[in-house]
Amino acid sequence: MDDRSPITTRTDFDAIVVGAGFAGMFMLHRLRQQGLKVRVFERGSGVGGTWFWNRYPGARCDTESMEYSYQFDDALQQEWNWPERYSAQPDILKYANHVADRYNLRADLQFNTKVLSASFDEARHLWTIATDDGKTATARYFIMATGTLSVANKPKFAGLDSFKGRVFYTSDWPHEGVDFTGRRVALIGTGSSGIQSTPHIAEQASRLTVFQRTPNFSVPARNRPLSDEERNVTKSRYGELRNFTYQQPFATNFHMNDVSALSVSPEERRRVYEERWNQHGGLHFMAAFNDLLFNSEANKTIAEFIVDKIHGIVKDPKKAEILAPKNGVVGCKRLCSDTGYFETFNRDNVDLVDVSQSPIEEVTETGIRVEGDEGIRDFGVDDIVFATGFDAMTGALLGVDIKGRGGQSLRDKWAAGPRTYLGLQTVGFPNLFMVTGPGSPSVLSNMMVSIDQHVNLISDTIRHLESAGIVEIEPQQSAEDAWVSHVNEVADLTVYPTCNSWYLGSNVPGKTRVFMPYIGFNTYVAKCQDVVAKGYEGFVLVPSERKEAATA
Ligand code: NA7
Repeated sequence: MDDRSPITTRTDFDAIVVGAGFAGMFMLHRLRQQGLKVRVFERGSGVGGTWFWNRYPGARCDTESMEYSYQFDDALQQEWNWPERYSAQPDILKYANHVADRYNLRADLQFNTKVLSASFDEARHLWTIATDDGKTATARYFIMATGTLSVANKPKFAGLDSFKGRVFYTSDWPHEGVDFTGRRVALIGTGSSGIQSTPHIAEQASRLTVFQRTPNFSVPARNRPLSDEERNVTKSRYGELRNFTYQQPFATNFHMNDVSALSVSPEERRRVYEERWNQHGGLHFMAAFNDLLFNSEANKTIAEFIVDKIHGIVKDPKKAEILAPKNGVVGCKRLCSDTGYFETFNRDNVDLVDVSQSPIEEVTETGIRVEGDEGIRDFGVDDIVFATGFDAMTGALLGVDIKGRGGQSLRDKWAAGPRTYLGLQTVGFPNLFMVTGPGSPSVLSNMMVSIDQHVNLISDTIRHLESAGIVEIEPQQSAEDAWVSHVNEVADLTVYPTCNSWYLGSNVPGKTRVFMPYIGFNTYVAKCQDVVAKGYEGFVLVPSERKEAATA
């Protein structure tokens, strides 16, 4: 046994963490600071998680760099200089690598190792983890830091294997980059990844054909280089700004205009939207008025504004008609931030195919076949780029065959959708923690802040368990049931459940439609603080003596 452990069972590690993205790296750092022996398994060959894999051209964060960064060490945030308002993927990956080196994290990171299964031993209250190198390892705490957008949604188009050209996925982009010069390229998917990559691919390709199933709302990111002065202003009051974001519903400073969209004149609304469009850009748009996400009539006003903009930008009226969402709800699917997306459809080498009514029929040896009212249409292409998104929030958790108490499988337990208490733990799986799991704010917040809060909460909890000699922590069934209901009740107050989005899992064929993130980071933080203050209310904590007696 590790001699720092108060518990009698010998394990290889105190904690095993899966994933070396921002969550896994910080988890490792915190637990090591507490004197625990930790091993992190990572399937990739480097750190960075989603930013390690999503290297497609134009990949960029939609949260501002000075906020999308760690806050646990003031020296780090004072020394690091973000070059742009919204960071490009290479800059975020550079930061992740800097953090790994700065805190000597690599010593406990094991790359190129996929975790296949994990099972809980009730008698010894430990987890056994099996990896794809044929080895197993044991630990008392098992922490899934596997991210929310880490398993690709890969539609199984008939004939794809027969395609003679090149196939790429934005979520698993070749590290050496891709040259599209002189190529005829098909791009499938118009979410954030498709919208960001389209202008870049169009610049190289001889022809780019975008296949759009659902038109999406997108607004200019208004990205720009950050000046020294801007960076210094933020750094001089970083503590205050970080505290402020902890009190915000999305854990970021959206500059909320705390007025109803329906309480002002159409002229005033237009003025506010124009200002957001021209100056703030990006997700700040959702804070143009305080009821855009709660009132569908208010939401219609922003939808009309963006639709007008699309018609104003795209010169070909047919393309504009296809690109402009009809009866769409802005923000229901995550609002996209772009740089020159709609403008790209004014290029002579860019085509747009509406596959909303006539889905892609098959991939042939030479391209993509669509069958619709106009009969069979074949699009000959050299390359296909899939920007078809992710099996979000649960994909990576269920990618590991996790078996809890009594051999119960997490896949079975969550067959009708994920069930958690606080997005942290699930009944039947003691000492398994999820960082930013379903039922926590996660993707509906600045992920870096949600990671900060969850990692601190998990490490504080583990410290408490260690010092109190507690061998197991697990939610009470009633607490989990109440939390799942609460997550849904809050979602039902908003426009989020009104469309098919990856927040609901409805982008993946066969996945149960359940709203997964918790809306309201600030209320979530208060709830967690209250739970801890009340002695981990809603959790069952099993002291070692009782457990030993029970199993003797
Ligand atoms: P998204 O936002 O899930 O977008 C995926 C896109 O792929 C979306 O337009 C889908 O259309 C389309 N799609 C998926 N399957 C198909 C098939 N079978 N045929 C045609 N089109 C298809 O993923 P992203 O990677 O762009 O962005 C994910 C998040 O990453 C983003 O929200 C940011 O938070 C960062 P649909 O809308 O389902 O009709």
